[in-house]
Formats: sequence, C-alpha cells, structure tokens
Amino acid sequence: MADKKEVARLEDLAYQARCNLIKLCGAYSGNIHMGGDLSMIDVLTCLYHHTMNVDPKDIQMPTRDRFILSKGHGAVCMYIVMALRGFFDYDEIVRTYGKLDSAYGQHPCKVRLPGVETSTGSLGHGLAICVGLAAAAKTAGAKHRVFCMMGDGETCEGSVWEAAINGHALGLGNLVGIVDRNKQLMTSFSEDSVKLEPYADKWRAFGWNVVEINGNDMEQVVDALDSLPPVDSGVPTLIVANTVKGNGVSFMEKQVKWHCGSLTPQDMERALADVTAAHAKEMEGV
Ligand SMILES: Cc1ncc(C[n+]2csc(CCOP(=O)(O)OP(=O)(O)O)c2C)c(N)n1
Repeated sequence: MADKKEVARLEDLAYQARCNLIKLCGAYSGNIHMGGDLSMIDVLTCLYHHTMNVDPKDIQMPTRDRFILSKGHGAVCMYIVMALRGFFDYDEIVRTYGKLDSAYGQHPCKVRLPGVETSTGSLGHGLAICVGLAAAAKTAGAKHRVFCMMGDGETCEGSVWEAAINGHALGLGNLVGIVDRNKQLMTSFSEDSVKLEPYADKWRAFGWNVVEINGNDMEQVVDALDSLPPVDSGVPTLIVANTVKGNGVSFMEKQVKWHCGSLTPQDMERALADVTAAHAKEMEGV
C-alpha cells in the first residue's frame, strides 16, 4: 500500500505541475495539447518524482531508468514535470516554448534537450525504441527499467503491436508500457470510432502482464508502479491508466475541442480555480 504522506507529496507536485501548465497555456500565443497533458500528468509526476531512478545532475548516469514519451505531442507536460524535478528551468520554458530555435519545441528533441531520451512526435515509434533499449539492457545484465508512455489513440498504429510482440518474445521484464487511456483521440471518442475495447485483453493476448488503474488517482498510480514485477521476471508490463482527457479543469474534461487549444486570461483563471478546488479536496484530512 502506498505511503499516505508520499501520495500527498506527489498530489501536491501534480497540482503544481497542473498550475504551471495552465499558466504556460495562458501565456502562449498558440495552441497546447491540454487535454492529453492533463490526463497523463499524474502518472508523469509519479514517474519523475517517485518511481524512476534519475538524477538531473547526472543525466547520463548509466544505471538511470529510461523514459520515452511516445505521445510526443505532450512534450510540454513532460518539460514541466521535469522542471519541477530540477532538469529544466520553468521560466525559460515559458519564455521560449514553441518559438523558432527554442529547445522547448512542441515535440521533444533529444539533441536540444539533454535528459530527454529520444525525440518523438510521430506517433507509434516509442514502444519499438523502448524494446530496443530494454533488450540491450537485458543483454548487458543491467538492472534499470525502460518506461514508455503512449496515447490510446496512438496504439491504433500497427508498429505498436509489432513492438508488443517483440517485447513479449524477448522476455523483457524490464519494459513497462503505460497507456494514457483517456478514451479520446484527436477528434473523436475511441469507442465511437476505432472501438478499442476490450482494450486490456488485447495486451493480455500479446502476452503482457496487464495492470488496470485509475490513472488520475495518485494512490493507484503509486501502487501500480511500486508493484512492478522484478526486471528479470521475463514478462513486460502494460499499465492501462484509465484517465479523463482534460482532467481537473471542468470546461476541458471530455471535450473534443480541448485536444489542443489556447486559454483567454479569464479561462486561465477559471482553470486555475478548478484545479485549486480539486487539490483542496484531495488534501482534506491529510
Ligand atoms: C503518425 C502520426 N499520425 C498522426 C499524428 C497527429 N496526431 C497528433 S495527436 C493525435 C491524437 C492522438 O491520440 P492519443 O494517442 O489518444 O493522444 P491523447 O488523447 O492522449 O492526446 C494525432 C492523430 C501524429 N502525431 N503522428
């Protein structure tokens, strides 16, 4: 069972990350993928602030856990969570995000941003890269894990399932896939269009150890990531993180138009008030 104080610490960090994301969106002149950022922000917070062995002062540490954001359109969410961990400077992100020649592009670039393991944005490639990283680690007898965050819409790409076959065939117990199952794609709800259910069973059929959680409940996120099988278990794990797109902001939740959008100053204040009220509720009784 997750330690209550640690869960509260992570909820507080996720709240800070939500506020920083909303403020950045309010300050930025273009559109930001708010929906899918807010759905995965709790899992990213737990990974970077609790689960993964990473060190912002030693980013190339050979024993570090590897993380690849396969849903690369959520880059800004990763930058913000990593900034809270000490990898990047939040003010610099706000000042430069999305501008020509900025290191903080709308999709992550490993060349410009040391600490980012690989460049992504074209969906469907992250898991295959992670299979390669995990296979190399297994061959070398290394003990670190390789984590891959995917979108559920992204898993319509056939390359994801080719990687899933190989993750199982190679017995990669050090490989952890996480799907942000917010049940929305870019312009539709998954069950109204591509019909992904029974989703978890699909991964089970590919031989993966599957864990289903509410990915916006920090206690469940911590429990799932604390209970991963040993790296030498020989079976890759897939966490189906059931989430809400736009989670925490009333006017963004489950709204197709909030796959990607921009905030007026008034909407920014409303969004901040929403996440602040939700966080106050979370903290009741802590
Ligand atoms: C190969 C490829 N095709 C299309 C796109 C355009 N695109 C960006 S986000 C997105 C929707 C992805 O949905 P999902 O993976 O569920 O992401 P989330 O809802 O979590 O944001 C699409 C189709 C892309 N980035 N890459």
